Amino acid sequence: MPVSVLSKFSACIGGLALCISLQAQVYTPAPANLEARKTFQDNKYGLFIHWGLSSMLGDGEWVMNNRNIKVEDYKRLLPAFYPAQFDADKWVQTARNAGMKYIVFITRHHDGFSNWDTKQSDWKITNTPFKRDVLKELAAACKKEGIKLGLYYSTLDWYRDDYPHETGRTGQGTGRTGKGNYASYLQFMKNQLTELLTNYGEIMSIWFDGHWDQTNPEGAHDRSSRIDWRYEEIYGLIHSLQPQCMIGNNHHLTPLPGEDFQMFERDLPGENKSGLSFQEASQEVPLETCETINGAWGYNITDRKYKTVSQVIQLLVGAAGRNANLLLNVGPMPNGQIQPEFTDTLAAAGKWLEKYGETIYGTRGGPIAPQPWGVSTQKGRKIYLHVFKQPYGNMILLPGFKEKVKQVQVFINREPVKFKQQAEGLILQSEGISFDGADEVIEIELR
Ligand code: H79
Repeated sequence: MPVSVLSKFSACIGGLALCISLQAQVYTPAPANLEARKTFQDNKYGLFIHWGLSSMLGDGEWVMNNRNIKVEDYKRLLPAFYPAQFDADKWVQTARNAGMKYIVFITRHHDGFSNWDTKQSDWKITNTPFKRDVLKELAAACKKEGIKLGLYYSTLDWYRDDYPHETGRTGQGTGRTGKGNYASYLQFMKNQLTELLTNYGEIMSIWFDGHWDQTNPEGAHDRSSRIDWRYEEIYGLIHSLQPQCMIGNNHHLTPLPGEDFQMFERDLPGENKSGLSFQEASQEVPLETCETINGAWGYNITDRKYKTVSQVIQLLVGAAGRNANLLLNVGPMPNGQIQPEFTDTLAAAGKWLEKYGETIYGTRGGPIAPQPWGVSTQKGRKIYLHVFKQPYGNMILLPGFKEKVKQVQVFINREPVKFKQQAEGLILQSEGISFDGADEVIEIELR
């Protein structure tokens, strides 16, 4: 049963034939979808995996666009792809060791290459010498380990002729002529999504990207799209096939009807360092920040801007304190392995989570807005202050804090922390607490 309901309200004025027809979309998420949103928020931390033919060129997943590689030339990657070390179990193990609870995998990026055995195109992984359906293997490995699986799917395509390329902001140098045909392209996407949501078990989410190809730049007054994507059809199909499946669309706008979570690209909700995040954070749907572990999404051979373990921890905690998940990306190498610089950092942050996970998993953004010293999370009667750096003057003031406090402790060693409740708020004495690590957690238990 489709859960996305399209209702038509017709208001007829008098007996005249003048009818104003307002088409309003009403989307009522299925109970299983609402449940999935909760689980998603509890899970907090996922692994984003950008990988495909483009990985071979070692220059990021935008290489086809950036170097104006013609489709005819780009096709030469197909017979060269043989990721001999690919092992889905190892990818899933990397996520597990990191304390991550889900994976979002690129099924099809902007170069249009399908990382599964699609029947809709020859431009697919099973037509490389490798021949294997890596998505099948990844889905099985995730299922075995209890890791949820979301699928990234590009609505933009630099390869196909029927994508409305002539109005696109990108992909102009890939040698296509003529005009796109959105009706044909839409049908292709729907057929592919049907495969993805039928043949690979339970899918946590569909993570769309590419809408912005048909809009003015982020921050412009008019962000309307040059094509009508007919999302109501796409979203209705997804929710009819798997009602629990959460839909997100990286359009850099506030969520549209039928969407179940909101993502921010390289920004924590409320920030706009990327120049892509002018949209406000939704109060209704779960939030997710996606970031790269170095500077690149797809494998980049010269990128050594590795984030440190502390940076990764503070990113995750910073997201949690803003009521958001963190989807942290790796771009595996062309041989299918995730490079050790990434796995080492992920594992070290995972060790931190083994000790501090209680203050992250299952929490929501806390009652104290992000502060210069850090952020807060909350679960039930417990508030966790995540202190990233030594508070000024050895005390932490929580202005306007009115709730009655039972006790305050250093989370990791249960050492009591002295506190005073005054008119201006709650004052904690932080003298004697070491703030050397990435994040020292102080637990406030409410009465
Ligand atoms: O999959 C990853 C990236 O490949 C993809 N989204 C993440 C998750 C992505 N990269 N960049 N973007 C999406 C949007 C960026 C758009 C811009 Fe531009 C790049 C704005 C300005 C520079 C492209 C080039 C559009 C206009 C000029």
